[in-house]
Amino acid sequence: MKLFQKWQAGLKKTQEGIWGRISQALHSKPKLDEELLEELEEILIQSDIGAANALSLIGEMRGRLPADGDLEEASRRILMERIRQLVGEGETGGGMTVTADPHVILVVGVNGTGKTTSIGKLAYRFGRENRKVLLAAADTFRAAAVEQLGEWAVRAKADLIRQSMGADPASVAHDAVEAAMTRGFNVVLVDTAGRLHSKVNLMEELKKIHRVIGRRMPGAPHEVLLVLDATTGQNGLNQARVFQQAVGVTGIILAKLDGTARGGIVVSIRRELGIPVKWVGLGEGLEDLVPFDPGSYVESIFGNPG
Ligand SMILES: Nc1nc2c(ncn2[C@@H]2O[C@H](COP(=O)(O)OP(=O)(O)OP(=O)(O)O)[C@@H](O)[C@H]2O)c(=O)[nH]1
Ligand SMILES: [Mg+2]
Repeated sequence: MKLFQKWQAGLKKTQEGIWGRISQALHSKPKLDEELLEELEEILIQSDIGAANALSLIGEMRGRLPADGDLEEASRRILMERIRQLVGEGETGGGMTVTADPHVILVVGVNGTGKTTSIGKLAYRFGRENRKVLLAAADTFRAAAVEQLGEWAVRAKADLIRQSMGADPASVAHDAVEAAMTRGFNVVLVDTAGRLHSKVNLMEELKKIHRVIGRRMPGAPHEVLLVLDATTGQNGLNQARVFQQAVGVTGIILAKLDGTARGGIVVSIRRELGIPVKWVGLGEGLEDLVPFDPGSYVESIFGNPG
């Protein structure tokens, strides 16, 4: 499966991935004792898996690992099984189903997490499914933001709705939904500004955009996707809580997973926020966005046991 291959290749090379580091620790101390368990716990915490999750995984290993025998294989089995459960085995998984016409997706997140890039990649995917895609440049805070989205629109062969810089973002979003309804677009992706979440006015602005979209089309936006930067680790959880409260996040796009070996943040997000990771960003290209799938995520960490 192509999913996560890029990330996996990076991890193999560096041996910095979660399993790479655990297996190194097991090799250097092949006897199960408290010192080894502590070291494993430390590695898990450093991988962004979250302290509570690390503790519960170690508890599981303490109870189930054999005193002697193949510690490495037994560890791998336990961790794979538990992490798969933690990220939501059996769930419908990532990606997206289009539930309305037009299907309106509001994309939010702090500065530089990868919102505009992810929108470009999503537009490309929807376009390949033969859907007519409209991008809304509701980040009117910076002139360059509109230009950047415009470039993605060209690359992804999508249409763009824009106003001048400094225009009311909610008005851009409104125009986009209006245009989609009257001109037969199937998907609307709304790009928003990402100034720091500590500024209350960003949250107020997003709430207004959300409200205005819903007023134009009842039930919209059908998705609110929060873009998190995988390299910022646990920080992302606090961001997610703020956005969740303001606009009700329905899914996460985890961007820049290719930029980190500490992929444990996926586990934290799932367990601590209860919000599904729907898409994963693995690079800067049009095709570098994959639907999240718990099974291949776990395999990319632990390698293929076959
Ligand atoms: N390696 C890698 N880079 C990414 C990924 N997604 C986005 N980027 C890069 O991250 C940087 C910021 O991306 P943007 O899409 O502009 O982020 P944004 O959230 O729209 O930023 P603002 O509009 O300033 O808030 C760009 O240089 C992107 O190329 C990814 O999945 N992997
Ligand atoms: Mg942007």
